[in-house]
Amino acid sequence: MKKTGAELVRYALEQIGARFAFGIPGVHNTEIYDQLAGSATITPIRVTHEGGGAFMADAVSRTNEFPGVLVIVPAAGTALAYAGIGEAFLDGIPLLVIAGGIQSDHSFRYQLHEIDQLDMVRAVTKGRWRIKTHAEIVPTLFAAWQLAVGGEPGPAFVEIPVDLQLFPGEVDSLPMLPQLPPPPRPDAAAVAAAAQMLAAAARPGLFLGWGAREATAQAIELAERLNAPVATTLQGLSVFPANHPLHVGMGIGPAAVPAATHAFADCDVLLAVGTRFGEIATGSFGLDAKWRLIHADINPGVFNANYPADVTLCGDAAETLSALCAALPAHVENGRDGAALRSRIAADKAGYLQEWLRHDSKDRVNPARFFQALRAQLEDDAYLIADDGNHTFLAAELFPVTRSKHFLSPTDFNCMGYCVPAATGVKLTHPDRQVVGIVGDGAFLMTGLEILTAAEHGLGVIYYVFNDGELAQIAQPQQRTYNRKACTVLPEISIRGVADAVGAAYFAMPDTASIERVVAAAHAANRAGRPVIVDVRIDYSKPTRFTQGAMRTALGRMSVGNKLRLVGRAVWRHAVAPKTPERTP
Ligand SMILES: Cc1ncc(C[n+]2csc(CCOP(=O)(O)OP(=O)(O)O)c2C)c(N)n1
Ligand SMILES: [Mg+2]
Repeated sequence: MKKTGAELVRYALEQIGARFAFGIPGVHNTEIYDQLAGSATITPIRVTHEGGGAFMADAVSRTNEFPGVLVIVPAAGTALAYAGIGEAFLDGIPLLVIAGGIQSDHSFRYQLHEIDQLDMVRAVTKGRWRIKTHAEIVPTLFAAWQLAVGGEPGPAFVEIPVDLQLFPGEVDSLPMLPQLPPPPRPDAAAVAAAAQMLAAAARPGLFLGWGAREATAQAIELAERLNAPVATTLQGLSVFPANHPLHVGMGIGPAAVPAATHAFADCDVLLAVGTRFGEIATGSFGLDAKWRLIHADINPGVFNANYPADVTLCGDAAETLSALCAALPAHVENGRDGAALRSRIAADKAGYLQEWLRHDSKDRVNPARFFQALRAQLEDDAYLIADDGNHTFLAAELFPVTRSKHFLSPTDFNCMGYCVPAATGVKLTHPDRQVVGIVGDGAFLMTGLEILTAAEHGLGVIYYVFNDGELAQIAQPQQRTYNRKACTVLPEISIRGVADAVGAAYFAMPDTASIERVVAAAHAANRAGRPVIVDVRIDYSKPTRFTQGAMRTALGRMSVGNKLRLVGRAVWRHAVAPKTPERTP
């Protein structure tokens, strides 16, 4: 039979179960857009910037069973989408990226958008294909999808020359979507060894990352049977419910919240599931590994990279935790006083919250009161999407998340600009759920205009802009080390002006006293399906545990000479050197 390449792309995406495709049309992909516009199951979404499109596709993948898809023009579109592809790559999120390719039916050189884009995306993709014939299109898209969702997920990139899209070519048949292989199970002997180690432990603990996102029920069972506290990484914040009495919060080392630091201080066996012990997850590699480690992950490449493991379990997280539960004795007697553990966790959590509530935010918005009011006015199944900055760690420490995959953050690529488009992508696929973005003013400047896309589609996302006039996560340490903030003080911007420009409702939250009233008004306005921007005059004067702990660890790792140099310069700058005026626009 004869089919155009674009018809084959549409067929493959429909089989894969894609529901949206994000990007911007250009001469190298209009045929695909035209096909998708005629699909009953896929909606193409034109974005304002391919980077926003990539973050939307990433958020679709993070919160759904079907993958996020990009349809972009060669080179230029790929370049602008790169940040989102990179975020998906380092955070282990499946993406199917379809880029147009230059014409392959003539031999002129210096074509529009001509560049080796497969080379360009090599560092941020699991696999790359350049299509040469019509017959390759469907099998290649299926293979790309399988690669993207299999093992540790990630982006797969397929380039399809524009001439193949436009013109019909011969294909034998339309292949059926292959079945995904069953999730890999860990080795039985390793499971037995790990179960024995856990059963014999006096004070076991669980540390869960995003890789455990489908294993919440199993993690709860295991934690309860072991009387073990459960901490999460930043990216994995949602995988264990914050209202469970064994949940301690983010981190396990010096950069962790107090409930976690205390509960893990004397941990003797740590079961880590679905985390690579990366820089953010460990507060700059600050864990004091006094425990013996059982490390479970689907990607064997992460084992022994940063923290040596006594037992490694390679497989799907839910399968692994089920197998561990099955291998444990019916009653684990580790002698731990479960009631005392639970009440210490509750007291530590309450104490930390009180410390924040007591903090005098003066005439600005107290972060703990804000997150408390927000939580109280949101449903359990609301989604919270953070960006990257000081606000991320405030959200992680102060907002309790109770459903897996309902908190998103750009973690290991750590790319600012994620929140606005990602929240839009979540709302597109979960229109009946409340979707809230927490975004710093600096990150808002990067992708804020993408709210236009939310407005166009009647998506009532609420974007809370933490407006402190600075790139705080960088400006605050600059202030401490250099006693000045080079290039991190932001110019005045009218957030109201942005809201007007994109057709969003606008609310100002000037101080702590206004929090509850403004949250209620914003949520009421949003029910009409209109995006809402809330301009939050946030108080950043109190640092998070994460920032303090990670900085202390990073400093502690330096040689004595380097430490003296940095500390000496800071003392000099603060005490002696005349303050250089900041160059603010
Ligand atoms: C694309 C990109 N550029 C720069 C950075 C470095 N960076 C990390 S956090 C941060 C500050 C973000 O400022 P803002 O969005 O205002 O958030 P705040 O820290 O003030 O909450 C910067 C510049 C980054 N992570 N990503
Ligand atoms: Mg800021």
